[in-house]
Amino acid sequence: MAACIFCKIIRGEIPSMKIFESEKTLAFLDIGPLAKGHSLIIPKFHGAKLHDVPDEHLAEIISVAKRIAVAQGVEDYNILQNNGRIAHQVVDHVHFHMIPKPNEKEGLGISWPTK
Ligand code: D5M
Repeated sequence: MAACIFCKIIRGEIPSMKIFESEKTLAFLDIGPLAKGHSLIIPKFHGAKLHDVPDEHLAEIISVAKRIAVAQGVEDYNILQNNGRIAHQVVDHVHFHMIPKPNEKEGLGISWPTK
């Protein structure tokens, strides 16, 4: 979709900190991280809300989120998908957040929810 900011990231028209890419899936760092390593995992298929995206374009999402967490060395994290305005969705291209929950003793990160 021409005007969609995440479609522009997929097409490389605006910069992002890419973490993972496959035929159907892209992952990159969130521009406003709630914790160090806060990542977004998105289907390349454009759909505003979850039911707009066929299942085959969602199949990899959780496995990619898990792999990112492993790569970051975090065991505690939230995987979150805001679906619709009332549910705090801001960007109208389906995306899943992977938000690390660092060890409190290390003093990293911000507690969820903050918005
Ligand atoms: O969250 C939308 C998320 O998208 C929010 O955490 C910021 C992030 N965002 C917005 N624009 C960008 C770009 N250009 N790069 C990286 N991250 C971005 P929501 O679930 O819709 O409330």
